[in-house]
This record gives sequence, C-alpha cells and structure tokens, in this order.
Amino acid sequence: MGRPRHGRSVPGGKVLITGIDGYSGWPLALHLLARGHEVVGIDSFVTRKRVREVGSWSATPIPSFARRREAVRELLGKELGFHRGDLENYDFVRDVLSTERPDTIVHLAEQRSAPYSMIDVRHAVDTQVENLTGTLHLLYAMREVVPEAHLVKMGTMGEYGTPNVDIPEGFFDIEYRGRKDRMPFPRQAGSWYHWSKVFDSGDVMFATRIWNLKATDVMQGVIYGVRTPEITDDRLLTRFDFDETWGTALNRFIAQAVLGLPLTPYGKGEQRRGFIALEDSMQSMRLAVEHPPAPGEYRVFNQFDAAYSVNELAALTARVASEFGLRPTIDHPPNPRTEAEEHYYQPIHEHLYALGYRRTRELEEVVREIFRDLRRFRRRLEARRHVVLPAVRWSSADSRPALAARAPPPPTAGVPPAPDAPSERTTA
Ligand code: USQ
Repeated sequence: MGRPRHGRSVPGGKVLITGIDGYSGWPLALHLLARGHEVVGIDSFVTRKRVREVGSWSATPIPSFARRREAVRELLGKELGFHRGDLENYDFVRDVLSTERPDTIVHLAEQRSAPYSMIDVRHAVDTQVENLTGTLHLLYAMREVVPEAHLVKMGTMGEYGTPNVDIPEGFFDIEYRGRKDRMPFPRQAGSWYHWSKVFDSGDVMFATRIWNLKATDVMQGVIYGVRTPEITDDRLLTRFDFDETWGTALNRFIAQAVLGLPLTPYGKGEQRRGFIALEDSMQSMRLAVEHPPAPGEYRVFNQFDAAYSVNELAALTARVASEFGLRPTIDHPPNPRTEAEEHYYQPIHEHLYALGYRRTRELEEVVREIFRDLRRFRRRLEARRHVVLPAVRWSSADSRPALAARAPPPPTAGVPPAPDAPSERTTA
C-alpha cells in the first residue's frame, strides 16, 4: 500500500484520476478526498472545448479548475494535486507517474460521447486514436514507473451491445465442439466510441498478462444525477450535460421537461440500458479502488444499479415533472442511432455487491433532486435549448451540416443569452 504518508493509510492509497475535470472525475475526487485518500488529477480540459464545439455548455455553471481547487481547499480543507496535460504525450504521462507514484490510477480521460464519435470521419478517428493512445501510454508508463499500481479503467456496458442472452461480467464459460474454455464475452458495440472501449479492454487485459499489472475494467452503465454528498456548495458542482451530443438519456429527459420540450425516447423507446446514480457510481469506483485485484489479474465489473427502458424513464420523468407543475409530452422522434429498439437485456452484476455495494439513492428521489437543481439553472438551459434535439445520425457519414444548421434562439425578453455564467472562459 506504499509509504505511511497522508492518504496512504487508506486501502487504495494515493489515487491519480485522469479526466478529473469531468462529470465523474470531479465528484470522484471529492469522494476520495472525503474518504482520506490523497488525490491528484490530470486533465487537458478538452471536454469543455468539445462541448463548446457543438454549441452547448453545462447546465450547472462550472468554475475554472483553479477555482475548483480553491473551493476544495476552503470548503473541505484538503489539497488536490493537479497536472494539466494530455495523455497523448507519453513523456507527460511518465513524468506525472514518476513524480506522484500513485497506488491507484483511475483512468477516465477519454472522449466519452457516442454521438460525438459519430459526427464524421474526423470525430471517429479522433475518438479512437485518442482513447487508445491514452490507455496505451498509461499502461506503458505504469510498466515503466509503478508496475505495482492498480489501474481502474472506465469502460462501458455498451461494449457488450444487446445480445439475446444474459451478459456476464467480462468472461463466460463456453463449450464448443466438445471442448471447454473461459473466454471474454463477445463485444458488439454500437458506436465508434463504444468500440474504442472494446479495443481498450483488449489492451488492458493483454497488459495485465504480459506485465503482471493489476486492472479493474469498469463496464459503466448510464449515469444520472447532479449531486453527491460531498457537493455541499455550488462551487463544488459537477458538470451536467443535456445537449444531444453530450447529455445522456435520463438527464436529458429532465432537462427537456424543465425546458417545456417533449421528452425524446428514440424510436420505439424499448431500448434497455443499465443505469446508476452518480453517487452510487462514485461508491462503486471507491470500492474498486479500495479492493485492488492481485498482480496479473484483470477483472471486470458490470457497474450499473438497475436496467430500464428509455420509455420507462420518460414516463417516470413525466410523472415527477407534474410535482413541479410541469406537463411534458412524450415524443418518439425517429431514432438517430442504429440500434435495437426492442430486445432482451439481462446483464449480471454481482462483483460489486460482493465487495459491499448497496444502492444508496432511489431513482425517483434522484430525479426529484435533478429537477430542483435544473430549475435553478433554467436560464442556462434556455440559452442552449436549440442543441437539445438530435442532429447526429448514425446512418450519415457526415452530420456536420445538421449540427451547423441549428441556430441559437433569438434573444427573447426576459431571457438573456447567458445570464448566470460569469463568462464562457470560466464555465463550460
Ligand atoms: N436515448 C433516447 N433518447 C435520448 C437520448 C438517448 O432514447 O434523448 C437512448 C439511446 O438511443 C440509447 C440509450 O438511450 O439507446 C442510451 O443513450 P445515452 O445517450 O444515454 O447513453 P450512451 O450513448 O450509451 O452513452 C452514455 C455515456 C457513455 C457511457 C454509456 C454507458 O455517454 O460515456 O459509456 O452511457 S452505456 O450506455 O451503458 O454503454
């Protein structure tokens, strides 16, 4: 577990989070600091830039990273280490690992939007090259500098696709032509982004085998929510995306309800996915950090709490919306994605429960909480309502014209374009 320094006495010890400025990275940093870990982050702020690229921003106003660190110091009395840089630069990655010598590396710094990866050939290539390069650089730098560290790698439930059989946690036993083996479960991803995670998984699994590294590959379901117990002040808020490229299903439905727009389960709306509250995703990541596998072990967690269809989530959103005096309609726009809209879905998720995972937040309670927060930031939503409806189509090789055609709404009386944002430079 390393030297007996501050943060090293906790299992999992000193944690390096790549992508610390992101939706999960930021609350994870707060959560691990509160648990007594020493935490250091890496970020290049590319997500802020890319969300601006598609004309959107976070519904919650996000301070600059320097201000975030000040808030942590002031409100939590903790120091957060930070290195600004890009995982595509191998010297940077190796230098940070040499300087910090983390016990655990949580790797979240990847392009994480499926629609973004489907915009055109450049976005597809950027997604796969960046995601694979960052992971390979981390694996090589671990091998060189901290081979005893534990890599917690953010993958996705979307790696598996929607097969017509139960989905195990990474591996399954197969008998074929009279012989038996334990093999990785087939991956059938549904976007260039999701495929980048499949390729990453192969690379991480291979590195554990040849270099005796230890790794947890987290098959993360869709996260929803805006708060964790450590977010006690607006200066500690995490980002909340709601546009079609960066926002995810349930979060988007609630934003749509607040905006008075129809909710958009795509196509038939019977697509099922595993979902988990932000707070419980942080609990799961912490459990992985604090219970490392053995050297040479590559383990897989299916990290979600429960599976829902998008129709079920739209209906729930509409029901809770009525408590806030809102009456959203439910629309079924043609599906911009190429995916099954009715299918079997039965993933197994036992590994985290075996480590002590328990649901802390009920879905409906979190939905209410998101409504309360988004109503406070309604004017920020209003300022970007033109980027909510889908524009990126899987069947198109180039969705840039559709994205460019979305015009910002003309300023209306009482709705200034960016009211509670200090400036575009400090919020994203
Ligand atoms: N969907 C709708 N209406 C919407 C938005 C989405 O019906 O307005 C549907 C999509 O068609 C899809 C499902 O909801 O069937 C999930 O889409 P999503 O945008 O919520 O999530 P996805 O693109 O799969 O990606 C998100 C995160 C990604 C993470 C993944 C976990 O952006 O980083 O890896 O969730 S999972 O979905 O389990 O693969």
